[in-house]
Amino acid sequence: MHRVFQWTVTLLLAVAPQGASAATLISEVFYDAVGSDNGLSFVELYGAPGSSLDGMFLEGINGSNGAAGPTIALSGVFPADGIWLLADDVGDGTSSVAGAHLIANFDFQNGPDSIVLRTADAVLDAVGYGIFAVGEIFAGEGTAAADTPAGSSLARLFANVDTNDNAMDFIVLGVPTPGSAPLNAVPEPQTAALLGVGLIGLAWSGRTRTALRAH
Ligand SMILES: [Ca+2]
Ligand SMILES: [Ca+2]
Ligand SMILES: [Ca+2]
Ligand SMILES: [Ca+2]
Repeated sequence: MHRVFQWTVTLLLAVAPQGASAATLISEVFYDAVGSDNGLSFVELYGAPGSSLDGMFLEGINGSNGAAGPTIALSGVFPADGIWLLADDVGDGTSSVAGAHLIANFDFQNGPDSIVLRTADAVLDAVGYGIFAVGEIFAGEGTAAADTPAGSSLARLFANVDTNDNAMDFIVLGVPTPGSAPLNAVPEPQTAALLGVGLIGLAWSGRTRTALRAH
């Protein structure tokens, strides 16, 4: 039984999706501060430390008609911890968000809407949030994440884990965390752990049945 279990775990680790990666991901978005959003909204990204953001854009996609904008051209490099921060300009070149790597003027809409991270010709990551009615345009991944109440942000559970399903990957944070984020180790533990627990459960129930039969 133990050897079978060990083989099972080895197999699982071998086939588990490598969800935690050096891919560039949207790790947190804060688009609705209490009251005015000016100077308070931000988008946090996760990427390989030292890699460049040149050529990347963050873009809003309007849920009601699919129109693009605002579009922000990104620049700079990911810092040593991999967490990079874009913050909204109050109007004088500064932001009320501390620690921003880039300050630009933008205000992503409340949902249903999407925010897309892309290059000139490819989408790198995207998050759609809110309830999309028939005919509305969802430009996120999988199923939409929740729309946040004012003052809360939408944050990736682990900044480096992407299942390509926004509802699975993002949670609402009552206290936004611009510039910091939890990371998960490789291989992606969520899927592996869940699969593992399922199979361990099967293994144990099989063992229990065998033991019961033996008595
Ligand atoms: Ca607001
Ligand atoms: Ca602004
Ligand atoms: Ca993704
Ligand atoms: Ca964060």
